[in-house]
Amino acid sequence: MAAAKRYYLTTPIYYVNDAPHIGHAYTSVACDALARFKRLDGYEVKFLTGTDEHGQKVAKSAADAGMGPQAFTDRVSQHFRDLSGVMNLSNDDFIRTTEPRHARACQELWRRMKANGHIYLGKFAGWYAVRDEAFYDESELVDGKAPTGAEVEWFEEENYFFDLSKWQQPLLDFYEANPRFLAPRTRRNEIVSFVSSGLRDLSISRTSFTWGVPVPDESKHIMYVWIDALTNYMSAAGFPDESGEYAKFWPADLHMVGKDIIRFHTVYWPAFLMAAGLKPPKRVFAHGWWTSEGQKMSKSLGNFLTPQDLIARYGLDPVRYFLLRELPFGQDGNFSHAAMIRRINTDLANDFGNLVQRVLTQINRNCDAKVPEHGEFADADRALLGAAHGLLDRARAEYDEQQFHRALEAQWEVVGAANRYVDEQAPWALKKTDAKRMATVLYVLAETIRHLAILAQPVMPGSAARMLDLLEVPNGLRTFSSLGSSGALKSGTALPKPEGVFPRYVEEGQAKAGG
Ligand code: ME8
Repeated sequence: MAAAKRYYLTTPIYYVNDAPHIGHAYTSVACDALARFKRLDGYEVKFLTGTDEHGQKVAKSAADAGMGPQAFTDRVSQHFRDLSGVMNLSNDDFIRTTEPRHARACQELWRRMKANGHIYLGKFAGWYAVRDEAFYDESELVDGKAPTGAEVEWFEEENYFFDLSKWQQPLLDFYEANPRFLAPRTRRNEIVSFVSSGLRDLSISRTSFTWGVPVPDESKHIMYVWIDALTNYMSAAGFPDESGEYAKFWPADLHMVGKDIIRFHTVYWPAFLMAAGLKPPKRVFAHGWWTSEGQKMSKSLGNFLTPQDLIARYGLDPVRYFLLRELPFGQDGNFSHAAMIRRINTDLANDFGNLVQRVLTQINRNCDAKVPEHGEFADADRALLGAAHGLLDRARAEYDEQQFHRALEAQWEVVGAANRYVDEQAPWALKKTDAKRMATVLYVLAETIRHLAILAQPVMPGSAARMLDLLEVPNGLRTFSSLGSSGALKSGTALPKPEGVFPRYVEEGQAKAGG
């Protein structure tokens, strides 16, 4: 029997110091599109997201809000849980690091690393940035601040250490043996060069505050927040119970992260796991940053875009589409309303929406509102259908590399080809001269739209479902196994009255001016 097709993917768990903004939504939507793609492609998927609730940064935000940390994290975590409804995320689980299942997993990971001789007690003296929850070397500081611009503070404590310095060669060997582990390539090169330059042992416990997972068999120490945070990916899979979900889903297929946290995921995390005798994840993809007005979004800079505001203005699926289409996935980009409106009016309304609208309207008027009968296919018909049938392989290859924008580009090439085909074949003119040929042309177009809609589901689930409803594609025939001629539309199926799926975006002022 073929091995079961399974796929486990994760977003970072977000700090609960702030409400979610479009940067968080970006990572989550990318994972959601991939999770949906894999489910449609026949995989059993586990898609995890959640919140990172321990550490000094969260404790400080709670204190600033005049609340106890548990009450504070309960409140803010809910905003991230609500993001699933807001963005239509299909996550299968939501983990909070304050849950008992998580503490259990952290403590067991610690015990195994310790039992294998990789944890020792020592004295730490160095710089710490609470905003990044990260340690920095004196040599890394720029004008007395962390290289990220975060304030640093000097701190000295008795800490437990992880012997990271011993993991330089095993990590380099691991990267070498697993070329797909870290993407994109530029990030891989950065990390290989960082590790090649030598690693220092890492302080992994704290005694100066208490908001964290207790170190096993210790009264004074809590775990460093990043050991705690990274372990979420295993606690949600049931670790330390190594049967059940863990057996099915570990090692994870993909940790999707922003480029800000790549070192934690590709240096510390595989080292911790190897030290505990466990398998590292298969792949980490680090995407770029959205800036707004040219700067990384942050509350303090006041250039903060919330998913709710954007959706209220542009609609959910257009926002999801824009996020995944506008930037080459992996690169940074600047958010602009003008670019968003261009995408909505050009790609969605003019190109895709108009194609669907004009084809379905003609079927409605000229084919008795039924899927038309087709005759023999001509070369042009076969060319368009062939392009539609070929999309799945192209999309698969791009999704496996997390190149969402390229999968969408491939899809829009077929949208463009279909629009040219409508113009060339001019089915409206065939109505009087060759009704049979008109029916064949409209059938080919409807079948092409079926492919485009099925493949649009991962990125625009709501709009794609509406298109499939307009084509009367039954719910059971909407997965990728129905692509190609096996699931082809049945001539004679009655179709509902067509309605627009992607309206043009009209500025409020213009709408009024235009009446
Ligand atoms: O780092 N553009 O949490 P966090 C694109 N708790 N993506 C962005 C973004 C932007 N402007 N801003 C944030 C943490 N992100 C840790 C993670 S994981 C074990 C622990 C996204 O709340 C991006 O994915 O600071 C980034 O990595 C993540 O949010 C950081 O979220």
